[in-house]
Amino acid sequence: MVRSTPTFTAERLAALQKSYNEAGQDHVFKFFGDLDDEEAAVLFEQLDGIQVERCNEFFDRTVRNPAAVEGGDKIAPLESGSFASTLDGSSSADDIAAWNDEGMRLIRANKVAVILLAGGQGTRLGSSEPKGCYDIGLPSGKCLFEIQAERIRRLQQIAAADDGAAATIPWLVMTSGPTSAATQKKFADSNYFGLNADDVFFFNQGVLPCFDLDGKFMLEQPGRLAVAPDGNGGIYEALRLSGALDWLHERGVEHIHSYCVDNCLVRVADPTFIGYAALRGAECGALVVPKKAWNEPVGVICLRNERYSVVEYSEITEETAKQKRADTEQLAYNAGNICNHYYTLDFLRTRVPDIEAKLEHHIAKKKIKHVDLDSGSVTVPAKPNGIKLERFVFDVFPYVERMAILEVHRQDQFSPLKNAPGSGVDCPETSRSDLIAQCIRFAEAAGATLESLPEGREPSFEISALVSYAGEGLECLNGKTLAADQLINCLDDVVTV
Ligand code: UD2
Repeated sequence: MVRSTPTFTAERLAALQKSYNEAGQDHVFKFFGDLDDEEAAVLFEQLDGIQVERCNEFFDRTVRNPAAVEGGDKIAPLESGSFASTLDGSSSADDIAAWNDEGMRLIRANKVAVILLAGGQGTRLGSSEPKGCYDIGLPSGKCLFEIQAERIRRLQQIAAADDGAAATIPWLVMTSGPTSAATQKKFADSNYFGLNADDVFFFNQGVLPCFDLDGKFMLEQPGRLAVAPDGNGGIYEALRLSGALDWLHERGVEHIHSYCVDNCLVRVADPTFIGYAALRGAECGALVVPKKAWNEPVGVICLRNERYSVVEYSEITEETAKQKRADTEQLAYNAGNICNHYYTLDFLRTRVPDIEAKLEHHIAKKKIKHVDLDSGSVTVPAKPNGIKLERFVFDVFPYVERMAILEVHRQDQFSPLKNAPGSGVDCPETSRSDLIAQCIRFAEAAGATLESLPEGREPSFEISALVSYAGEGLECLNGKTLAADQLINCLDDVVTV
């Protein structure tokens, strides 16, 4: 078939087809001749952007011939003492205050940035919008992006107040094909939630083709390859290729906090966590919370072949997940990973590029809408018919030399939004009630009391993060009885009863 269009020549098309043919993936051109010029150009561009041999290698080493570790992986729970905890009294209030002071010192010196993982497609939630746009039903109606932006603004205010110089916390937002445009539009339409647009950096993670069970690429349409984001572990290549690492280096950033978009309680740019990790001279860190049940859908941080590692909930065996510590009822594998991590920029710039290529892929068997090559019709299968390969962000942990793990209170730092309204767990209702409960705790810790409500009526009480990041600055509430239904955007407007 000799064909040229404004975007590609017959020679370039022949070369591309040859490379796909040699890779055993030339079936993707089956309907190419039926496409009009525009459709042909779109498919050409898409196929030209795929490193077809590399994708075959990923499939081979992950699905066809997974590397068998000698004697299998040896996993063991984290040894007590190998991480700090803010739960069990082993870290004093002075310790925690010192960590926080160090974190604020680094923020004040403009050495801290935040990376938001926002490339996930949020399928379980059932929303077509990016998760950060989701309104969990707070009195303010703020979406997750705005709640997180306000925490950055508050920290910048606190950091600036002490010595007047402005403190900036750059916010890097990793998106993917399905979330990129809508995310950037939400930020622009919201005037960056009051942040300086120059301090927000969007970057896209990579995509990988969807494979059928034999490793063949799948066509979503006659003129479009079925692809999917390459997992949140795609962050490392995306940071490098997008220029984000150089952008951060030029700004003098040294410490990075990265977190999961769907956690309404996340302490964005958490000075306590950053200070803790920095004071230990760690190159990487992770927050953990005690698992609430053996089958909670969180990874567990443990030792795998004597290296820090996370065994994901989708891969841990029931036997291991249920294992108890000797003579106790506590789970042995109890350190729940909450997708809340720390890195030094130096680690990301100088060590991770050599690690990237070693990062394994994980298999997700999915129902993938595809074109049947014989009939040419698009079919949506009733059961999983294909494989998505994705990298996991925590798979760098085994390569880390100095790791800082900090156990924190779930109620203060972790309430994930995973499931659709009405699911009863990890859903908009639990996010809303967990955040309202935290605001009430902040007020009560400052000495206030919430008015009592009739049986069955729940308070609708919110304190904007612009007023308080983690409960600080609320002294004026001491001794007051507060209306249970109010949004406190300013301490002058507090409604008392
Ligand atoms: C993630 C963690 C799990 C636990 C849980 C807590 C991983 C691999 N697993 O599981 O151990 O911490 O969260 O809620 O981190 N994302 C991207 N690009 C992608 C896929 C995901 O940016 O291609 C982002 C996504 O937007 C979210 C985060 O990564 O911010 C976690 O993704 P998820 O919600 O799909 O992960 P989950 O709940 O399976």
